[in-house]
Amino acid sequence: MNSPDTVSALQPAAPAAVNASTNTATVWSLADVEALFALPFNDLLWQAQQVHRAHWDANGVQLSTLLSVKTGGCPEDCAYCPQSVRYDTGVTSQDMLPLADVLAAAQRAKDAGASRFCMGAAWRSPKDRDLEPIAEMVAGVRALGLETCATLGMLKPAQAERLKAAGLDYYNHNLDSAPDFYGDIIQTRQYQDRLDTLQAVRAAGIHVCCGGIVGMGETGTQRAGLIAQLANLNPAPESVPINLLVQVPGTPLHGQDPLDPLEFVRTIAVARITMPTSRVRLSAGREDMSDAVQALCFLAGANSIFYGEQLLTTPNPGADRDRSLLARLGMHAE
Ligand code: SAM
Ligand code: DTB
Ligand code: SF4
Repeated sequence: MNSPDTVSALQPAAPAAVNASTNTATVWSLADVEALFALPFNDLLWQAQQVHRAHWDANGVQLSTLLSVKTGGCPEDCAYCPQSVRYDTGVTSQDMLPLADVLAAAQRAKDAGASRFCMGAAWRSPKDRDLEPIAEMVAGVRALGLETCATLGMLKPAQAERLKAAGLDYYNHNLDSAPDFYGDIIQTRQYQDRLDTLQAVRAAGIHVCCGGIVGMGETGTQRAGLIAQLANLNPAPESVPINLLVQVPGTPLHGQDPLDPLEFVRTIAVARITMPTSRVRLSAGREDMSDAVQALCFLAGANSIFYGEQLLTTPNPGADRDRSLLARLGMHAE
């Protein structure tokens, strides 16, 4: 009943050599993914639940806490981002945090129940001299018994290897959008640059955390295109953050029509179906999301959240609200 083989007539036939328990080598066409989005809502969630339960504890959720270790003043032009130097968003720039501050924040995250600590920096790409202090942070956070994650912009292969040697478990680098929408959002670096960084991370033996943002004014086809791109990474990312655009005054994307919450739930469900063994993270955008919509996201297969009162520069639900929500849903941290 719960076998992935039985869940969908829409799922493309896997090539003969593929192990059905991994994410590798199943190719998702845009039409396949659009067809999932077009299913009646209940049918889509039913499929997503079956895939989810075949691979995961249906009531488990992984908790990652974010810390901005270098804030603002970024030269890139990402139209969603409050940290770009090009937009007047009121974000106060901050140089790299001292190691002790980072470790204290990581210890607090661990004490509050997080299992992963993700350090973010508002860089286009790190300079080599920036990497040593980051490597110390990674080693120190890992020594506290947390999984480590970093998101620092584009990486060269040698930089990825340096981070791996320091003990980095995950690197977050998002595709952000479908390729054909990307140029509307970012002009200072190309889609291929992102794919190259993901390749460097993968080659260094670091787990890949890669997702995107919805609610940026993309079409439904472009939302499907983002998921198809992510699902066709080979292998699929171990973690897939699905962010709902946080609209920050001063950024070009402020004032977008908000995405229908049910379309957001659908996006989570399609990510779950197309990436069965990936952690799908219900990411930015929870602060203004009702508990009921978040519950639907968990039903749709989300099994990770950002946990802690701040994302990088914008608010996230406090730990108390999240603990209460998980308790009301009978869910537990993994
Ligand atoms: N500067 C690095 C980079 O761009 O790769 C790392 C940090 S950057 C803030 C990490 C990711 O945060 C972006 O790729 C984007 O997906 C997400 N993000 C940034 N601003 C956001 C917003 N306003 N709403 C939702 N997600 C956002
Ligand atoms: C991801 O996909 N979302 C996180 C994390 N990776 C680094 C960042 C969300 C940032 C939201 C806007 C802000 O707080 O600055
Ligand atoms: Fe800079 Fe990253 Fe923000 Fe783009 S998303 S402006 S690269 S901090």
